Amino acid sequence: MAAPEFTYTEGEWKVTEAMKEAFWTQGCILVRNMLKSEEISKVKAALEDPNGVKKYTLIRKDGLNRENWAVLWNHPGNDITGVLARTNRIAGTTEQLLGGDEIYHYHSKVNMKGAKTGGTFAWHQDYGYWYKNGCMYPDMLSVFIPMEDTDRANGCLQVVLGSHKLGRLDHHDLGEQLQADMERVEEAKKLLQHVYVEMKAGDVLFFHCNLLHSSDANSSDRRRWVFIVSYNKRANDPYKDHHHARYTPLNKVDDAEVMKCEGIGDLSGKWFMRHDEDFSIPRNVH
Ligand SMILES: O=C(O)CCC(=O)C(=O)O
Repeated sequence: MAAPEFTYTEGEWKVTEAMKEAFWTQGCILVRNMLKSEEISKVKAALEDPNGVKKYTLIRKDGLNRENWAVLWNHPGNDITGVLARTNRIAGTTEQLLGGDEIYHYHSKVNMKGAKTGGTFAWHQDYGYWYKNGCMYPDMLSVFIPMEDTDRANGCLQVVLGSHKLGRLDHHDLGEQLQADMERVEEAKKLLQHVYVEMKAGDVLFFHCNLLHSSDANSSDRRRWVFIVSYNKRANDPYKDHHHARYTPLNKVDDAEVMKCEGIGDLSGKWFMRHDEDFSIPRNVH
């Protein structure tokens, strides 16, 4: 068994009942060829630019002697990363999958696993973190957009299909991350399907915030960078201020806007996250 798959065709894309059913049954859908190689190349060039978002990179210990490098921001903004996160293709699909109510951008990040150096993401549910931020309902999802092909060797995403139906599990500290109760994870793997989601650059995975997921350290000589955008519903606006965005209207744009972006663009207003701002992760880890 593999993650439910669909294929994107430009000009014909429509979120169907079959996609919604697959999303709600398995907790994710994989859409092949959702971005063109020219679009990926443009986003990648902006992410790699030393004067771009990369300037705000944070380092988090994975609790297993390696580190994860990431940059996070809370408002999409007007540069290519923000434009992509606001396209009808990505944000519109998210809105439909979540039931059609208004959504907003909760945060985006780029996780950079260097060749031979990138760390592990422990088994967790994103809602294991977001619950603590005052989000009352698990009405949230993330969109996983790899910048290069990702497979078992360079630490592709792993998921337990259908595990979003288990509800929020307990999580405990591991390095500077949270790890779901591993006794439950092992039982979930026996009951459900544990799959490696191997993806080509241009493929996109939409996954529910209670879906159990993880990724291994990068043991290959290829890097693995991924752009991840997380959305919340307006109706689920968190009840307290924290280190991610409360409801802010999302200005959706036409898909063609991505190719019109130039260079690193305007990075103002994105609210890049500082390491010391994040209270949902363990502190004082040495
Ligand atoms: O980048 C990955 O492999 C997983 C990322 C993830 O689960 C997270 O950032 O919460």
